[in-house]
Amino acid sequence: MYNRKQALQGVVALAIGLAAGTALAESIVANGGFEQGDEGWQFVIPADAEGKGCKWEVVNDNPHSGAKCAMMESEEPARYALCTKGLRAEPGERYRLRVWVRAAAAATAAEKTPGVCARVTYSGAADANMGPLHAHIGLNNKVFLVDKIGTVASGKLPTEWKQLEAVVEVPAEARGFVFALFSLRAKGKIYWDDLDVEKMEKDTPLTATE
Ligand SMILES: [Ca+2]
Repeated sequence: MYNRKQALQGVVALAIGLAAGTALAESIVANGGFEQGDEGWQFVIPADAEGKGCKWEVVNDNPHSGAKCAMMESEEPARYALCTKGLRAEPGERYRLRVWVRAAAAATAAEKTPGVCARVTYSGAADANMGPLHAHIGLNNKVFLVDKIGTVASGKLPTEWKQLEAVVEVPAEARGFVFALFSLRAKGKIYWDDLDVEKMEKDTPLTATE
């Protein structure tokens, strides 16, 4: 009986240990899989995308996991995004972003554009302009900066779920970030699911920047 109780305590301790380890690796983004609908997400349509029929909704059309995913759509090639809430970040921290994307067969991307990307949008202290440092993660799983948007070609948009993944480092000037799922002059339906962002050890190798 004593041994059995001891064994049981061991199992409980192990379960607590595992739970703590899991928590450390949890995504910092809430509802990245859209299972709670649009909770925590906001749709951003810049001025140059207005009037192009941009919209989004949570759908149950072949999600990557669970029962739901996000669908964004425009009637013309447009640059617009689905964004998380802002989160605090410290310079030098490294994060791994992973998200799944696919496009409807009829969707197209304009020439000389990646078509879609996930962007780590940094916000700085005071009025720091972080625009040139935002990390865009393209379909080739490399990171590019805003000045490359017009030169990174997408090839074909994926009609099967494809994972975008990169490890980035928070720049010295940054104090926070937002994660944005972008259409970069794509037209038609783009689907997103399972955005996952984890804080990594500081020696985790960074993804190459184009
Ligand atoms: Ca989902």
